[in-house]
Amino acid sequence: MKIDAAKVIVCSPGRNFVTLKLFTDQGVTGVGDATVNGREKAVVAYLEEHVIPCLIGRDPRRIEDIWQYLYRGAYWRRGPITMAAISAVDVALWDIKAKMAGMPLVDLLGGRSRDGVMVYGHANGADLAETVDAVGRYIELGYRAIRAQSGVPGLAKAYGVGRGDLHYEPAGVGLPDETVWDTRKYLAYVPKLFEALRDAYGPGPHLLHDVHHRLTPLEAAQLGKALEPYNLFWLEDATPAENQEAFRLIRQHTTTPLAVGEVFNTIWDAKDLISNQLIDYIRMAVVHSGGLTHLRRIADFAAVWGVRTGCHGATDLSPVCMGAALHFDAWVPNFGVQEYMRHTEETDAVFPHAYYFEAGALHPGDAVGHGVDIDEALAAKYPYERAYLPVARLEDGTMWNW
Ligand code: CS2
Ligand code: MG
Repeated sequence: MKIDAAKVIVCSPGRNFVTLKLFTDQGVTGVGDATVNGREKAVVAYLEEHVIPCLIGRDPRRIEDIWQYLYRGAYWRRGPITMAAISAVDVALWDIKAKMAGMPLVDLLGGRSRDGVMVYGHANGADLAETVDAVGRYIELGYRAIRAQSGVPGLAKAYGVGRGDLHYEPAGVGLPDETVWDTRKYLAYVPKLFEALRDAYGPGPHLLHDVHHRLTPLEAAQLGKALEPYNLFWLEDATPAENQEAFRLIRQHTTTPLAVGEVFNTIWDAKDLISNQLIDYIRMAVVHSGGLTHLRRIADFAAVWGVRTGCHGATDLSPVCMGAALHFDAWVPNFGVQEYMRHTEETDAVFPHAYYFEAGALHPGDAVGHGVDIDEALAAKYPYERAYLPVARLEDGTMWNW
């Protein structure tokens, strides 16, 4: 059996996506997500110019060998572009293998450890009242876990507050939007938001919050401590994680659970965080972490120290990534939660999928493979348009972390 062709499909049904489709000489195809938000064309070039020529003629059943070939053979290892390209190939190969075996991907991984995969939705609002209402709407929709992000008094824009509360889309066409950040205003406000949420909804709902890399380690420790009375499910990306050691300071001051990793792309980014028990959830997504072959190794490593998975699932990760993630989530023993930012209708139409939402959980469905495909004719109606994530500056103009 051989890979006899490969195609990179770039489309923009509501936002940009990069999808790799692999073709075999036995007529079975597989698809993988290769989207890196704001740097999409870099992955397209990496795949088309450097990866695909090495794939043609290879046996698609040799998933591990192809992964090792693309990882070790690059020489310039790791990084978001490289690992997203490897992920797209890996997920497409797992899709092919499961289709050849006539089974849903989860059965190839080891079978289901749970029926439904608990997800968290994104509630947001311009102010505290709007955000409290938005969380209430997600509870009515059946969500047991809800991320709450709110506008901050004195800041024109805040992370995670979008246009409407079901489809928050940070990327925008044209040059990067410049936003202004002030930590003191943020730190003074966030505890009030979670006090109001607990007052409104009690101890039941799992509440999550994403700091989005904005604090210093000590500020993150202060926030974690201030939020302890509200018993968050997790505080995410509390401080930039290039320095894994920074989380030791946070850990020394607070028992609020910590989640990190959506910007990581190999186990090396998280090895010390996990083995020193500095975090509670690892957020790496299938698309950004080299695919299922690497992500399940990371999950098994995390399990040794009681760290659970909490895969990233924003709108810039395509339904192909979500489909593969749900099969992984249904299998992985140390599962925590799956992020679920709902895609737009156009996106869902371009990527027909078997997964479905029910009672606060996503279910991968029973289709063979990962259960997601791409409608190439429809995708062609949504041409790529360069888009960027915003940038952030402090009020004095200093560049900061968006
Ligand atoms: C966020 C993401 O979902 C999250 O936790 O951090 O929305 C992130 O901002 C985007 O994926 C960036 O493309
Ligand atoms: Mg995040």
